Amino acid sequence: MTHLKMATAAGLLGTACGVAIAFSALAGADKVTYPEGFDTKDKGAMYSIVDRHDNKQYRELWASPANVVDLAREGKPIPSGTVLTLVQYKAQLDADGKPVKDAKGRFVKGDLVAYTVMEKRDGWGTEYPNELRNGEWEYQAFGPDKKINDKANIKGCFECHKPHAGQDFVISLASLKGTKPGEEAQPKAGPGIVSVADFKFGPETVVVAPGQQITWYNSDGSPHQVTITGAKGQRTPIMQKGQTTKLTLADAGIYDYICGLHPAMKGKIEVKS
Ligand code: HEC
Ligand SMILES: [Cu+2]
Repeated sequence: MTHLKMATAAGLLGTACGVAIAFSALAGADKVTYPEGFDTKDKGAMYSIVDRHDNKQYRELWASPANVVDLAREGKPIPSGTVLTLVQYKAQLDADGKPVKDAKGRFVKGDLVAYTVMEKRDGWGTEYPNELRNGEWEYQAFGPDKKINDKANIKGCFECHKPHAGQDFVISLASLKGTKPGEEAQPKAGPGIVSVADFKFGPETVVVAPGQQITWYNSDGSPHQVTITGAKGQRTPIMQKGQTTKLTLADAGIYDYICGLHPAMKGKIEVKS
């Protein structure tokens, strides 16, 4: 279906149904077609592999054209025409349902699940309201058959990537730039210390006094970000492997938090005087 047809159909329905109006704003996803050849040497470069412990997936991250990786490494902005493709596979599981690991301790690629794509072009994105717009990026999801998955929640792509506006909405930008992992030693358990490993916060509840600093140590290959849920919605900077991130809360109370990148990761901070 072309962009125009989609917009017209939604417009007609829109007179009867408010939801359809909101949906027509995302017809722009149709501009993104399956990026044929993104995984060939001429057209693309794989810049990262992510083991997702939270949803037991093995993921490959590709950039096309391949020189986008060189540009990012030189500190240049991501150019118009860039296509980033995240290929999702099931991780192979053992008899207990745990991901099988290779000699390096990494997940092993299983069945192909989906391709999610973001593409940036000059002039794209102007039709979106500011609270949704991701610069000039559009998003699209494709099934293993390379056809558009019309059940995908495209608005969700915009919402989840939006807080990363400071890095041009590319969550894996550090990998694209080839930033070296940090070298912070593994923490000893102690007051105000939380370790992040295998997509879990440990301890799950950290107890501190008001004004006492809390420090998270990330030993996962994936980046994480502490995000307090609820009214204030405080977020720490993203921590790469081997990096720490810190937070201090002045007021007593119980604060639930999640990882801003992997919302299924949950923890609690108890501030008591
Ligand atoms: C729950 C939050 C969330 C949602 C929803 C989401 N993403 Fe992402 N996306 C991520 C995270 C986190 C990464 C970094 C890689 C990883 O950990 O898997 C990522 C990475 C990507 C990448 C690789 C480039 C980058 O930004 O790092 C693409 C492409 C992408 N997502 C496309 C999509 C598309 C298309 C949708 C909607 C169908 C979508 N995403 C929805 C969280 C999300
Ligand atoms: Cu995380």
